[in-house]
Amino acid sequence: MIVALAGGVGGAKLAQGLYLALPPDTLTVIGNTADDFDHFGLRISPDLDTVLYTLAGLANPATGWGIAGDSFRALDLLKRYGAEDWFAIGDLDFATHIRRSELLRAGHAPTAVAATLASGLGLRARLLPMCDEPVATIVETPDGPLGFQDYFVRRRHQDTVNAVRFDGIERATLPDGVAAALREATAIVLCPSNPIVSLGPILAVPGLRAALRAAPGRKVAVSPIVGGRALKGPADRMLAGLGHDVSPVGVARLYRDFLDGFVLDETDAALAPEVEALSLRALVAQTVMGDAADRRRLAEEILAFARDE
Ligand code: FO1
Repeated sequence: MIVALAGGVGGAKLAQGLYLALPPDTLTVIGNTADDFDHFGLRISPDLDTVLYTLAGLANPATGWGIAGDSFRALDLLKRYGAEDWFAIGDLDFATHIRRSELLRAGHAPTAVAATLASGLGLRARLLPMCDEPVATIVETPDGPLGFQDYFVRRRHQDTVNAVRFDGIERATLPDGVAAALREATAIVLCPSNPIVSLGPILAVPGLRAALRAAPGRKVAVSPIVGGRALKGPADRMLAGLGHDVSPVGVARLYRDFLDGFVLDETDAALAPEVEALSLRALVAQTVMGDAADRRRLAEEILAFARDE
């Protein structure tokens, strides 16, 4: 069993590479649920849906989220009724939020709902929410605290981030399926997602970091920072604002207490010795992923790296 920890768009791309590189039913993806929020009376789980759609080959390639070719007629009519339209939900995408909300209201846990949606799309991988309790990333800014989608989408992540917290994380519990997956994994891959607000919440679930340290499999992380920049989103500005090095080394330091190996891009090859100085094995690779074949290639290199003695 291979386990991947993934957040939004960047992480989902490598998760898809692993999905393509591995036999059916041998990949488990643990997803971030701290971006989740209620909108139009529906429970929206953006990062889980990004992984779901990307693995199913349905994701909009231009944005990485939502469904390719989707229309927005419902959203247009909602706007005419005075509803907010800053969060672009497509007509097909609404089906996911409607079905998830219906199952949650019927008392099913997010873990069971994710399994229902994944099997509905014929996915031959397991998608596990990081926990079944509600957790919400709150971003502290000069304008005060903001919910994550408010910060990220409505305000286009332009606010300075002074601090980040995960409301409800202290009441979160490690799901049995997540603990078992980490125990049984031969390799655990931290995908190139934002270390603060995408992988950060997953690692903050009580017991998860200890489970990673105790896991017998090889733990490998992939840098989401290439050449001092995040490929997408605010990870670089967030790391800087929170006092971390905006480099693969800065990211490796955040995970080193449980990590065995770290993958950095060829652009940053000169930093490999500094990663190794953290008692980590370093793999220099072409980590900027293009098409599905590219994602699969990177995944295969990472799996080989994780299997090396
Ligand atoms: N991100 C945006 O930047 N703009 C949007 O309008 C938007 C809509 C959206 C709808 C469904 C969904 O699952 C994700 C969506 N995202 C959108 C991405 C979302 O904000 C994610 O939280 C980010 O990708 C960060 O992981």
